[in-house]
Amino acid sequence: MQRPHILQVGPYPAWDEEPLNEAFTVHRYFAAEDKTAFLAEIGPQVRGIATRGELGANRAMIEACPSLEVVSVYGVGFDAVDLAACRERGVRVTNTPDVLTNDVADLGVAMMLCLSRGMIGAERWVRDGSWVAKGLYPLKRRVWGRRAGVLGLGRIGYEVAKRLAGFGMDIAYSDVAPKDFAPDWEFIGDPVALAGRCDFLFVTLAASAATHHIVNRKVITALGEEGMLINISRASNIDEDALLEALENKVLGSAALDVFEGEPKLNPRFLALDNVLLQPHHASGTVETRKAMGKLVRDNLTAHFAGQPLLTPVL
Ligand code: 8YV
Repeated sequence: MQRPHILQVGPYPAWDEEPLNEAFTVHRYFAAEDKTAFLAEIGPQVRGIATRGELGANRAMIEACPSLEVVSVYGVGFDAVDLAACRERGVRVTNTPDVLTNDVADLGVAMMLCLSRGMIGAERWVRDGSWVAKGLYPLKRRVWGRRAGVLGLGRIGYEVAKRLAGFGMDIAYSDVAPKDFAPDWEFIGDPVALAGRCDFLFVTLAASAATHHIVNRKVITALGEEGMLINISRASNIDEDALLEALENKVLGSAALDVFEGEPKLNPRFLALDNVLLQPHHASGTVETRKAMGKLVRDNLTAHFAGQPLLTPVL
């Protein structure tokens, strides 16, 4: 039986490439020099798209594949997939929720601890001889027992909050409505009010048009000169210009960021700042999680082409 034709948008680890090539006829979009010509040539054969959370599939790509039936995302975030274009064509969409939740939450909390306790500078203090030459490392700020806010109490937000509870932190959250699975944490509907009552604000929202720049100048100012913003969701949830201005003018204390507008080419203004922790969008970046994500991408595609129910449907 002919293996279904798949468009692979971005590279995957080798352990994913092999089984993908065994199960499907794979067309590697990322390897094509002239991507438009490539899509025009192979697009008519494509029945499935295998992509990544930050790469997605835009309308032009979807329209170039008239036989497209399914888009399988390697990632929980599907904001970069044009769902409207998929809906118009009856194209199914899947993602990889749950398998990455705990790793993403771990990195978010680690970023808060790393920046608050100045661990990057501390490592440097040892390596560059400052400990010998200058003595004790400058004191930093405590984390345990302080006030934390979680903007978006979905799967990842909930796991972050559970970890923060382990640090004895005073936790509040914001979401479209109070969550009955979070009775111990204060629900604050307004993100500005949430920011105003916490020292650490985690952004864990699933990105969409509705959450675009939900962390705006008002929210950032409310978090304040002692506050820390931690983003493990999508850059589009934050007004990045307002963020940069606030960090440069010390209106906001600090920020720990795993995602950026135009990543991996981030705004060079970030590189000039000493009150930020910059991470290369690797929150789900463990061998264990990426293997599980890759398998789920393939299993969703295989289920679709076998006429079986999708494992983790979005659409
Ligand atoms: C990426 C992510 O998918 O899950 C998401 O939405 O953004 C990440 O897990 C991952 O970086 C692979 O590209």
